[in-house]
Amino acid sequence: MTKQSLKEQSYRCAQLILQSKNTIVLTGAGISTNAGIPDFRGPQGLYTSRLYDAEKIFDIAYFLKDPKPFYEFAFDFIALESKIIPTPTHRALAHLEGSGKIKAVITQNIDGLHQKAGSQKVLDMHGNFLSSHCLKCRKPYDYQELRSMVLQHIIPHCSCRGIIKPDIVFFGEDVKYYHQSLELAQSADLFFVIGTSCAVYPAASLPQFVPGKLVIVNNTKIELNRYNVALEVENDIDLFFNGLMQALKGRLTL
Ligand code: CNA
Repeated sequence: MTKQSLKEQSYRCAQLILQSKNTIVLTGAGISTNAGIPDFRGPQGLYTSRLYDAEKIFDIAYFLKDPKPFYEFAFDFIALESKIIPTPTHRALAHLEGSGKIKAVITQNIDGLHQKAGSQKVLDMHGNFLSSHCLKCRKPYDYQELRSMVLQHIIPHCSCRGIIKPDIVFFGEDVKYYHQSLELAQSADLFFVIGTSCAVYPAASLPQFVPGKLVIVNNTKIELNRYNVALEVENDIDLFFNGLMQALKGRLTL
């Protein structure tokens, strides 16, 4: 088979979207790298650069022993947060949902950028920073309370002396919205896999349940071993989505 150009792939994808009645999207850290948030396993990822020891900072057993490495990461993340804006692809997905072409976004990301871009139905399987809880007395804390403690380099503790943890899912904890995400995957006639190495389960298993067509957009090769991969784009996500939105121009209603 001859390799399709990026433009041909954009037009093929536009056709798939226009024919679809139930498009669901799964995203991973790769969708946010162009916003300035490093991923885990990409060429500049946290596992590759070792800027943080991602296996330690997101491990619940480690956090309970020593929350400092996580809160050092949280300081950098929160300090960046107000400056980070959604990428063209986050905005394109919100636009496609507004036009009725996308039914839901399932994300492994904790950065809240889909919500910032205006997506309404977002299932963040790994949670986000917007709320936190004391692990001892379960008292809830909002983002501003957490933010102010973290930015003062204070490891957040509750008045009961319990440690406060943002409601993001660590390795060793149950993901959120798994059953809803599975149902969405099982109902999709078109399913996008965007910017994920598909290495973290159970989110990585979702494409296996899709009865419809799969579209993969990732700059490194992802082996899904599925008969129903209709399109595989090995390129930059924003580059591809800019082309896709061009190809859809005038063919969507709002
Ligand atoms: P991952 O394993 O780091 O994979 C990301 C994939 O995206 C890699 O295969 C990259 O090659 C690819 N990629 C990166 N940038 C681009 C780009 N611009 N264009 C095309 N492809 C690109 O990340 P996963 O999401 O698969 O792993 C799941 C982890 C990562 C979840 O637990 C997340 O919470 C966690 N994470 C989230 C964020 C965030 O919220 N932005 C950042 C870092 C890690």
